[in-house]
Amino acid sequence: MKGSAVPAGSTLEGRAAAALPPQTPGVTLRVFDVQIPLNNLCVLKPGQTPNIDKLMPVVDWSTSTDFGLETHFVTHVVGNLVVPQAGSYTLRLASDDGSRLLIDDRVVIDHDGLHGPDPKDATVNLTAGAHALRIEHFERDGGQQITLSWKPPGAAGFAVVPNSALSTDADVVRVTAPGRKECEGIADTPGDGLPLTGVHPNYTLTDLRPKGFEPQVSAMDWLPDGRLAVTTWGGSNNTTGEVYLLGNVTGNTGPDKVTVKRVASGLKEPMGITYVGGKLYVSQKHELTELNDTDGDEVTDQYRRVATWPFGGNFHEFAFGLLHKDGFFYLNLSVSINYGGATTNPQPAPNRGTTIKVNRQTGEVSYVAGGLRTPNGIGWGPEGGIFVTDNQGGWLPSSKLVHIKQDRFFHHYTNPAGPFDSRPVTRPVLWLPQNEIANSPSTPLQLTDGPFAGQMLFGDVTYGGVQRGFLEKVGGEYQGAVFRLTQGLEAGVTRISVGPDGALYAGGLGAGGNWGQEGKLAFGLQKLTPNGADAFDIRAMRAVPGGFALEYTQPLSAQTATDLAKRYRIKQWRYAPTADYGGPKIGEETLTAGSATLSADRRTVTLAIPGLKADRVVHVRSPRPFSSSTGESLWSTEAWYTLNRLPGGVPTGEVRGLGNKCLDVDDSQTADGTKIQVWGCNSTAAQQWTVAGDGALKVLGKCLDVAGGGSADGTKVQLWTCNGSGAQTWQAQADGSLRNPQSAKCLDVAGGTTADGTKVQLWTCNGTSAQKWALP
Ligand SMILES: [Ca+2]
Ligand SMILES: [Ca+2]
Ligand SMILES: [Ca+2]
Repeated sequence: MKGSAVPAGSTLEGRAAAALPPQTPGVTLRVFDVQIPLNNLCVLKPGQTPNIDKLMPVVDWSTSTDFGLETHFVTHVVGNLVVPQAGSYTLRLASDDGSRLLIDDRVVIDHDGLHGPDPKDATVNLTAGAHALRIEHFERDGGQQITLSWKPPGAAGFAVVPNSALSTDADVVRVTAPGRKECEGIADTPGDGLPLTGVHPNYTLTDLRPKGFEPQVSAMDWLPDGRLAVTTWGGSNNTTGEVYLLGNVTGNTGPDKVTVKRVASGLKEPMGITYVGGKLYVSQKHELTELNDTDGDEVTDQYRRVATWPFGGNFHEFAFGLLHKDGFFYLNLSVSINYGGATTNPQPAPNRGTTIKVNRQTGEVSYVAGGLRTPNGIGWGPEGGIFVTDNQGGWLPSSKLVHIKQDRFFHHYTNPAGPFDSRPVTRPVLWLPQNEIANSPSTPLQLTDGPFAGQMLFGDVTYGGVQRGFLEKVGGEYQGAVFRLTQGLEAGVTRISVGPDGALYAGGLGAGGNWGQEGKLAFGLQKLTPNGADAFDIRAMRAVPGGFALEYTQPLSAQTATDLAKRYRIKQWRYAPTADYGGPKIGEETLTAGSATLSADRRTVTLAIPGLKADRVVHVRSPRPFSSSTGESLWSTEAWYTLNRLPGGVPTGEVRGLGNKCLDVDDSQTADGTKIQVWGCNSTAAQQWTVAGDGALKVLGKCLDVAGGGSADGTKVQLWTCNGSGAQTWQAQADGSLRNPQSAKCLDVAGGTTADGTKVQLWTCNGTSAQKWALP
């Protein structure tokens, strides 16, 4: 709902046809499922993918088939009105319920509010040629309609604006996602309920693209001489990706100083590049390639294939990223999906959705971890670990950041099964709630300097900008909080890299249609240079027993410290991954801070929050006004903490094993000797295990017990009154097994079958997936 109203009879100047991308007749219809009964048009929060996105011949729709939804939705129509001859045109907008027509970003007809399909007219003078057309509409309930008619100069009456007078961008990517979409609230502002719009005050933004250089950046790495190597995407199903070496990007520079040299071309959608041992290596969709220059001009003469991997030719089978350490490359293989987002069943190639390792000398490929979908980001994190972002989709109710380790499985199943599909699911380090803080996250990296040293950053192609993650270990695994860091860049961000000058370099990417950040370029290259500022922000959010400690970058003002507990709004929910694309928040609850204690230096607020649960995302917002002692307003007021485990307390939750089934007490019985089995996880008390400090595993007030304290293969493992004996002591091993030290044997699913009701038993430790367990 932008644009000022035009007085009747105004003249609107169109836009030059030459400035438009390739066009096709018709308009683009986007429908957003807001799931609330609106009485007026709403402004949608930015960064949200529509539920429906399609090309329509004319604007004349009245059925739920036309719109794709029946009630409680918002519609955006975008395209161009192509005026055959200059003159006075009367436009007529009929809608049910409210709507608004904008021509050239000016409101021509305001037809807001609840009503039936009444027409409303306006007369304007239009120049010949293309004029930007936009209709915003909402449907509460009952009937629904949008019809755009006109009466051109000299015409006797109104007619639906014909297909020949409408155009929209041709051959574009129409990304859709199910689920609820949100309108802006009255109290929402950028960084406080809405995505940021500006550049974080700690950074100074510098453009780096010389005039005419429009890279769709798909990977970046640094040469020892300070030049930046970038790969460009080249478009879907193309082999026009390129590699450029850019000089003068570091330090005090600008677009006029940067030099550009193309050194490789003809690449198949390269998504990773790294410089090792004097050579550049590029991950193309189907292979890892070494770039060799044989005549000393730096331009590649020989493309040597280092390794190949399973590749079935699907548009979405990317090879994302390229890390190198100790003679091995690491990268991610995304799964094949159908247009529209569903995971292809069956997959054209096996073992996709994995992080792989490639031996630089031999080219041998081995699988590190699986259960990934669109892992468009791989980077080094704390303790030299590999961290990967993944995008919403099947088995991904929301986007997430995960910690890769050998043999881990991250829940996205494929047919045929991947190499780790029988392993217990490893939970994400960070859930990234869809549309709130992420949409399609990309490259993660760890900062080593500055106010956020040790924290992770990652870009986002559709939500845009760069987000910040604070990670901490609780119960031996990373979890933590995500915060907004910055927006204000020229394109959605696919790759970030810290340069030798300490600046953060951001590569942009997008495609026509709605794949990319709305209103931004489809290409880009800029850098964010730390300028020494330490703006008022939430530096860290740590889980503490009974709540959270929020550390701020500056002391809180006296005014903000007044009634401090009441300043925080807290919600928690969980996610339950299914095969469906995306997924709702489950069990959403509003919590209240019982107390808020300010530290002596006024920089840390400890919130006591009754009712916090493990396996939840906790959203904390402290709406403005919220200021520092110098009067600075909080840059971003929200944090999303992934509370896999509660700190300090005794871990309680599901014990997941073979086939991601849960360790379960037969029929919830509590008699001594009751059978222990695997069963589909169902959140009942019969599956809530407490890992006691003494090695006992407790459920329903009793303990996991080796019958008779035996040690023979096949000995029954049962429920028994807790007695502290060696028959009730279990130790989690590094390989994921659960060992009973007294017998020196492991907890094992009998026969290695995943059927509900399969008993568990004692068996010689053998490292198979029948003996892998994920503890709460
Ligand atoms: Ca309806
Ligand atoms: Ca209606
Ligand atoms: Ca050469």
